[in-house]
Amino acid sequence: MHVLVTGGAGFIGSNFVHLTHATRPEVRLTVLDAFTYAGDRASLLGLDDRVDIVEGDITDAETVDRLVGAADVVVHFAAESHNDNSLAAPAPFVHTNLVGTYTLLEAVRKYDVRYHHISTDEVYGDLELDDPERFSEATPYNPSSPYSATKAGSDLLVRAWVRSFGVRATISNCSNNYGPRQHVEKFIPRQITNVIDGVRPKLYGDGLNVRDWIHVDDHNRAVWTIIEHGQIGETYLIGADGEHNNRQVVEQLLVAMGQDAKDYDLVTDRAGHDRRYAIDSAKLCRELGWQPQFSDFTAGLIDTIDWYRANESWWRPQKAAAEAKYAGQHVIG
Ligand code: NAD
Ligand code: TDX
Repeated sequence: MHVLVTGGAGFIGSNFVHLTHATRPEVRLTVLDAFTYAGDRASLLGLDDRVDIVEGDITDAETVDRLVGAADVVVHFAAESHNDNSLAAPAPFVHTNLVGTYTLLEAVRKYDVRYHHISTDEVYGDLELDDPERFSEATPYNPSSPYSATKAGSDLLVRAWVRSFGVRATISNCSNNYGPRQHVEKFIPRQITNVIDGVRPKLYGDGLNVRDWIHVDDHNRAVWTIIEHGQIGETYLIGADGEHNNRQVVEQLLVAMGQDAKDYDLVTDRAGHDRRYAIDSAKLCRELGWQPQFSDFTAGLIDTIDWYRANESWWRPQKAAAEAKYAGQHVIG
């Protein structure tokens, strides 16, 4: 099987490539990645000739046509992925997330290639802290940020290409991922690397916003489950019952790193900041038999801290630029 992985040099995509390479010797992988600020060749070290790496843009129809035509399956991870960046400069989000997805859909339609679309729970908007409901496949779309709006739009393009053109596609909407190789702009790596640097973690607003954390390997195992057993045209929500508010996460992290649990600051809130995400993944578990393997968030967080401590050469080149970007945005941290 030959799998084309877009965005394979980013956080979740590179973990998908490593997991697949390590566990599925019969699979050949081609990574298509534009190597934006978020893509890193260092995330793809230690692989053999079962993995090809192509530097290119998913909005470049010629490149996409050539690579999709040679693939059996396309797994589409590539995106502009960070909410704060989308508030400061939405244009690349519209281009990559919407035009890029459209370009891939036209190619998979032409060659009748199986397509799996990676998306986010943020398309559903947010929940109140005390809402007894969680997001399910039936929840109406209600995105809040330019990022989540472009992801929602890309999901709707996929559904239209399935219905109108018979494209063989599935969609997954996953909750917040954590694990190795996540860019230091994101919450958990930003705070781990701040603590390593002796800088106090920064929590937006009152720090009580809730995210539903899942280990990146559990996400990627679910993606394989859907590729192999999912029903064409269906959407599956991926989550691991990992709800924690931002204060709880940072307090655990501080204690695990030998600091006082209260050694953090509350800073200006993110515009439009979603209050709470929570995923009900019953359909994926019941229909396809998937179960997360990382049930202990604290243990996963400690592993992640260890990874950043051991791999400073990976994240150090990103750190100053990421913090300079924050300093120049209205979300001052
Ligand atoms: P990331 O920002 O770490 O990686 C994105 C990758 O896409 C980078 O390697 C980048 O170079 C590449 N890329 C960006 N624009 C491109 C373009 N025009 N052409 C080709 N490559 C391009 O993102 P991530 O956190 O790994 O997210 C991957 C996917 O998973 C995204 O679709 C995101 O919406 C989705 N998702 C992420 C999370 C999360 O918690 N991080 C949760 C749910 C869903
Ligand atoms: O410095 C910070 N302080 C802080 O309090 C940062 C960077 C974030 N936060 C808060 C905002 C959120 O409530 O932490 C939470 C997580 O923030 P992010 O890591 O930016 O993630 P989020 O906005 O929830 O989106 C993530 O999950 C869904 C990914 O970036 C998306 O790509 C994915 O779709």
